[in-house]
Amino acid sequence: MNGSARWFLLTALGAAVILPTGSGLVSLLSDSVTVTGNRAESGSLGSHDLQVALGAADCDTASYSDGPVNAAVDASVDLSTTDPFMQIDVCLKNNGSAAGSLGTTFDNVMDIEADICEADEDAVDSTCELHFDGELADVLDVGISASCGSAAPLPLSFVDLVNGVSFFAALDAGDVCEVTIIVRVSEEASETALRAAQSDVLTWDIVFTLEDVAAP
Ligand SMILES: [Ca+2]
Ligand SMILES: [Ca+2]
Repeated sequence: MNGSARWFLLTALGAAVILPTGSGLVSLLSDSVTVTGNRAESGSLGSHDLQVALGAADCDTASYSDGPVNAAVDASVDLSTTDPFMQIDVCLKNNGSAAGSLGTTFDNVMDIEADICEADEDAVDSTCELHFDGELADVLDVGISASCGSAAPLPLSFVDLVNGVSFFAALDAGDVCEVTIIVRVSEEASETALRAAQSDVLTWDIVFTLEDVAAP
């Protein structure tokens, strides 16, 4: 056998290996490895548990409860000034296992005529009978500051806080926050609205919420 003949034979054997590709024998040329023992376990999304303390000198050492707590505030409103007439300081604690956004809304609002109509009130207030609808809430706004929060969107109108929750801070699990709420006559209140707001009494609850939503 000369050199040319040997070369031909090797070529023919190579063809014998390649040709069975479509015959099912190709599996003999593949291989694989397997990694076992894979395991994934989901954790809890966590829970929210908001607690409150009133009258505490230090929110870190305050005695918290699930509430409700009574602020026992009875403020007189001077309609001729926009200086705050009410300030409420509360400590709030996220006693749960999940971070959340802290917000507030006003609930159980009663705004009624509590006295006889003032002489200049009757002309602008069509509901100026005793125990009829009051208009005091319409001329008030609210300021919120929080040790755990960034700049709050202030001032808020009292009515807006009745109609929805305003979120003003984020609160991590286990953290506490000192929140101050002030209430004042709005700088935007018209003379007519102020006249109608005379002889009214307003009561309400402040509701703080901790929810899994983005803080502003
Ligand atoms: Ca009225
Ligand atoms: Ca009134």
